[in-house]
Amino acid sequence: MDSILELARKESARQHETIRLIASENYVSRDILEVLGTELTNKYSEGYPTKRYYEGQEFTDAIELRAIEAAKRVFGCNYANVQAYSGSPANLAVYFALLNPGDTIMGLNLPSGGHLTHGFKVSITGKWLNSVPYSINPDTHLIDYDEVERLAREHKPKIIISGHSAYPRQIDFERFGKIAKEVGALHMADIAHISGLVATGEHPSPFPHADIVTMTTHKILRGPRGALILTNDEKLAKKIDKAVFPGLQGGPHMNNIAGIAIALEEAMTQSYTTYTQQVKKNIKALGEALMERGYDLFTGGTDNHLVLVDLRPKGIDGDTLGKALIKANIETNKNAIPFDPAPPMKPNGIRLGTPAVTTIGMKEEHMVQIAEFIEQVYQNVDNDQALAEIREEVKQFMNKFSL
Ligand code: DSN
Repeated sequence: MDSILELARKESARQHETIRLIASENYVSRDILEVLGTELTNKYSEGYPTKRYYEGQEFTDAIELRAIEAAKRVFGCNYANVQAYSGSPANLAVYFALLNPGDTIMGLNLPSGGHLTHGFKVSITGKWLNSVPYSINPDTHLIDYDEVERLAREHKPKIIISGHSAYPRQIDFERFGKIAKEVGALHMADIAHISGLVATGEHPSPFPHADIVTMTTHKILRGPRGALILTNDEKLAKKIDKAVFPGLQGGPHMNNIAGIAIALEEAMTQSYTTYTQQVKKNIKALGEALMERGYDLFTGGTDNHLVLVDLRPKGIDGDTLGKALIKANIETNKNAIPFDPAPPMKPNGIRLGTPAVTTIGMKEEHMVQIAEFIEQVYQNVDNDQALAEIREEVKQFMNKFSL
C-alpha cells in the first residue's frame, strides 16, 4: 500500500501531466509551497498580532502584519482580516458579525452561478438566515439589476451579496452598492473568482461600492487555501475580527497566512499583472476555438477568466464529457447551466477557466490545441482506446510547460 507521502507525490505527478481547466484552481509558487511546509504549522497564535493568547509570536506577528499590509495595498482598503480558514468561513464570519438568525440576505441563486454561502437552501446560510435569492434574466442571461432592486425594496435585506462562482460577465458593483444603500442594506462583494483581476485593474474594484469584500486566496490570486475579509469601515472591521476569532475559529493557520502574504506580494509585481491579462486573452481564445467547433458559450462569451459551456447543442451532458475528459488528462468540472432542467449530478454544462494553464505559461495558440483535444475527446467519448491515445498526446503537450 502507498504511504500518504507517496500518494501526495502521485498527485504531484498527476498535476504535472494534466491540463487543469478548473476555473477555481491554480498552482502556487515554489516559495509558497515551501512556506506551507515549514514549522509555522506547529504554532498556535490565537488572537491578533501583538494581542495573542500564547507566547512565542515574534515571527508569526511579523508574518500576519505583512499579510494584512499587503492585502490593504493590493485591494486599496483600510482593514483586512487574513485569518479565515477559507471562503465559506469568511462569509459565515461576516454574517455572524452583522446578522441575527432569521435576518434577510440576498445573493445570486446557486443554479444561476451563485455560491452555496450566498444563501443557498442546503447551506447553513440558507437555513439560519432568510434567503431571498435573485436570479439572472432568462432572455439576456445577465444579472437583472432591476429585479435585484425590486426584490431589495420588497424584502429589505440586511446584506446584499454580489460576486459569483460561475458567472462569465463583468459585475456592476456600483449598481449593487446603490441598491444596497437605497434599502439600508450592507453590500458584501465576494470576489473569490475575480480577485486577481480586481487586484490588477482587469475588473472594476468593488471598493468604494461595497461595505465588505471577501475572497478566497487560492483561486486566480494564486495563494494557498485561505481567505481575506476587507473593509474601509473601522466599526465593521472590529466586528468582523471578533466574529472570526473568537466567534468562529480558534488558532489561525500561520503557515497558510505566510503563503497568503507571499501571494499578495507576488500580486503586486508587473509579472502578475501581465499574468492576469494573459488569463483573459487565453479564455477568449479558448472560447472562440470551442465555438468554432460547435460549442455554445453561455452569454455568448466572457469578460473574465471563465466560460460556461452549454453542451445541449452537442447532445452530451457535463458529467459524461467531464469523465471522458479526465480519462484524457483534461480536468474540468461539470456545471449546471442557469435554468438547467437536468439534475445537478448530470447537468448540461461544464465550466472552464484559464488561471492555471496561464500560470504555467500557456498562450492563445495553446488554447486552440486544448479546444481541439476537447473536441477529440467528445468525438471518442465511449472509446477508451482513443481516449488513452489522446491522453498520451496531452502528456506530451504538458511536457512543454513547467509547474
Ligand atoms: N468551489 C469553488 C468553485 O469552484 O468555484 C467555489 O467555492
